[in-house]
Amino acid sequence: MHHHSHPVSNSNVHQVQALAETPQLDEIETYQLKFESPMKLIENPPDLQTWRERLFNVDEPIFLTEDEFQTYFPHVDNVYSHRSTQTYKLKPFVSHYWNCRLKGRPPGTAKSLDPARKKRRRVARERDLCGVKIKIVEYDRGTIPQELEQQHKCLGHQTVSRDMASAFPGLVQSHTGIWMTPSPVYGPQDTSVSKWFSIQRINGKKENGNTDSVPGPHKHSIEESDRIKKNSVFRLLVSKNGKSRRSTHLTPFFAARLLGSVRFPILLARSIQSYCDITITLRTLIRNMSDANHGMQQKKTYAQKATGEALSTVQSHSSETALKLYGACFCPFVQRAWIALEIKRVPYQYIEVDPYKKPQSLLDISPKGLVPAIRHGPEWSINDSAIIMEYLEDLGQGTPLLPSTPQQKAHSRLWTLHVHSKIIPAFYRYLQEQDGEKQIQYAKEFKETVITLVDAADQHGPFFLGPEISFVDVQVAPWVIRMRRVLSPYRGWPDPEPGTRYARWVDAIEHHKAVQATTSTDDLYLDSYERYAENRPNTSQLADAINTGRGLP
Ligand SMILES: N[C@@H](CCC(=O)N[C@@H](CS)C(=O)NCC(=O)O)C(=O)O
Repeated sequence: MHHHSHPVSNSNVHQVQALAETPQLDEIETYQLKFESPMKLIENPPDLQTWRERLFNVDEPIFLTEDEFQTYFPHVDNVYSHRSTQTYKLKPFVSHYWNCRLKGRPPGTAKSLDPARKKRRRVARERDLCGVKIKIVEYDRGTIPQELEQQHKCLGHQTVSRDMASAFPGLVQSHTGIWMTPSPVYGPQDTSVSKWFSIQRINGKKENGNTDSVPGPHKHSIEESDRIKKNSVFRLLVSKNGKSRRSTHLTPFFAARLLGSVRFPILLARSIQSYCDITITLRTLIRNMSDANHGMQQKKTYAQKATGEALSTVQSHSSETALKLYGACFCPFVQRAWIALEIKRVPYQYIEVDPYKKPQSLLDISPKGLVPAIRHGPEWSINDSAIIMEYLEDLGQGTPLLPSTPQQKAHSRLWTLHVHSKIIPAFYRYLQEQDGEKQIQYAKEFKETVITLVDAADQHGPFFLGPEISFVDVQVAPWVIRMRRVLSPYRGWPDPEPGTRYARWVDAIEHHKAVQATTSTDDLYLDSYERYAENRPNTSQLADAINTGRGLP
C-alpha cells in the first residue's frame, strides 16, 4: 500500500485541540473529550481501507494500541454516535458506548422543524434501524487487557510489543472477560508504554442489558454511513482546503433526511433536484478524500488497443474495405462515428492509430492529427466526428439516424449543437478541475446540461426521439457511458436515480448493441482518463482548449 505518513510520525498529526479553534468545525462532536487520549487526525495512515472496514464490522473484539486507536478511530467516528461513558471506582478502565448512527432517531429526541415532513420521515427511518452497538474500553496507561495478558503469560512474560494485538490474532476469538488487571510487566505508574483499547460489538449481548437488542452486523455498507456523515479526519481536510461552510455544514443534515427516504421514491419526488446536488457534493467530498491514496500510484496512460467487446468488433473489421475509420480505442469522438457505422451496418475497416504520436497516415487525412478521420475510396477523406456522422447519413446506406421531416431534422440538429457546445465542454471542465469546490460547481453545471437534454427528449423514450436510438443519442452516447466509467471513479459522479427518465435513457444507451460493440472494458477508460482527471500538462488539444477556455478542437 502507499503510505503518505506513518501514524507514529508527527509531521501531519493534528491534535483535536487545534481543530476546535477552526470555526468551521463547530459541528464536530466533542467525542474526543470523552477519551483521555487525544485523537490524531492523520490524513492517510497505512492500510486505511482495511482498518476502516475492520472498525466498521467489529466482527470480533479488536485490541488496539493507543497509537492505533488515536490514528484510526477518527476515520470511522462518523459510523457511530456516542451514547454514554462509564467510569468505575475500582476498575482501571473506562467504557464508552457508541451506537450506529443509522440507528434512527430515538423516541423523544428533537424532530424535524418542518411539520409537513416529520410524520412520513419517521416512518421511512424506522423501517431500517441498524442495531449495532459497540463498547470501547479505554484501559489505564500501564495496564493491559486480561486477554492480552493471558497471551503474554503464555509467552513467558516477554516484552509486549506495541503491535501485540496484531501479533496474536488468536486473541480476538474469545468473547469473554476482556476486562483487565494491572499487568505484572507494566506497572500502573509506567507511562512510557502504550495504553490499550478494545472494541467489541455488544448488540444482542447480555451486557448490553437491552432486551430488544439483536445481534449481528450493520444493516448497511460503510459507504452508506459515509454518505450520512463524514468522519473527523475528512472534516479536517475539508476545512484545511477552505471549503465553504455551506457545503460542509448543510449537506450532511439534508442528506441524512433525504437518504432516509431513498427507498420511498414517492416521498423523494419533490426533492430530486436537491437530492442530486447533495449527492454530488457529498460524493465529491468523499471522493477527494480517498484521492490521497492515489498520489503514489504509478501514472497510467491512454490505452492503444481496444479490449472486451470493442476488441471483437475491431477484429471483425480488420480486412480492407473502401471505407476506413481511423480511430483510437479510448476516444469518445471516434466512438460516435463507430456507433453510427455499427448501427448502419455498412462495411468498414477499423484502423487503430495513436493520435498523440500522429502517424503520417493520420496527418494525411486529418491536418491537426485528430481522430476520428475516415477515408472513403482511394482519394477522398475527411475528419471530425460530427462531420463524419453527417457524411454517413448523407450516404443514405443502412438505418438512417436523422428523422425524416425537415422539422424533426432541425430539432435533432439543435440538440446536437447542445451536446457539442454545452455537454462536452462541461464534461471536461468537471473532469479536469482539480479544486474540490469548483468540482462541485462543475458537477452541477454538467448535470444541468444533461438534464436539459433529457427534458427535451421524448417523454416515453427511452431514447431521445422515442423507442429507437437516433442521431442525438449517438452524438452524446460516448460521454454517457463515460459517466459511470470515468466521472464516477474520478469525481464521485452519482449513478442515476432509479426510475427517472434520465435513468431509463442512460440504461437504454448502455444496453444498445452498437454502443456495447464499440465499448472496451471499464479498466481501459479508468486508465486512459487518468491524465484528464489529474489535468496533466500536454494531455491533448482538447484538454488545453478546456484549460484556456477556448472552443473544442
Ligand atoms: N472535434 C474533433 C475532436 C476529436 C479529438 O479531440 N480527438 C482526440 C482524441 S479523443 C485527439 O485526436 N487528440 C489528439 C490531440 O489532442 O493531439 C472531433 O469531433 O472529431
